[in-house]
Amino acid sequence: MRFAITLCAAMFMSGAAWAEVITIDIKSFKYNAADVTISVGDTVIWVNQDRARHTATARDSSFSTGTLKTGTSNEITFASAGTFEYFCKFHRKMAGRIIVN
Ligand SMILES: [Cu+2]
Repeated sequence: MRFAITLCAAMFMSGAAWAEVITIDIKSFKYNAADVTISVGDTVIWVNQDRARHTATARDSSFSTGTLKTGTSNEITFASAGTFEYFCKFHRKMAGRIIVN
């Protein structure tokens, strides 16, 4: 019985330690940071601190934050490994990259 409880606690704690939340600020028409490396299962939150509206939209259409108005945010959890290039639908020169290991 004690063994089972200990094992459960260890699994819970390791899971919590592995899944991280990374914040990317959008400011002055740039993603900060533009290049981010994360692990499978991590979550990225984009926060729009500009007056303009922005998105973070994958070039391969695998994800999109949708339109982020000033002061709003949206989060995406990355469930598989890969390199995901993304851009802003409204300002196509804005570009970023999420590398998921
Ligand atoms: Cu934009």
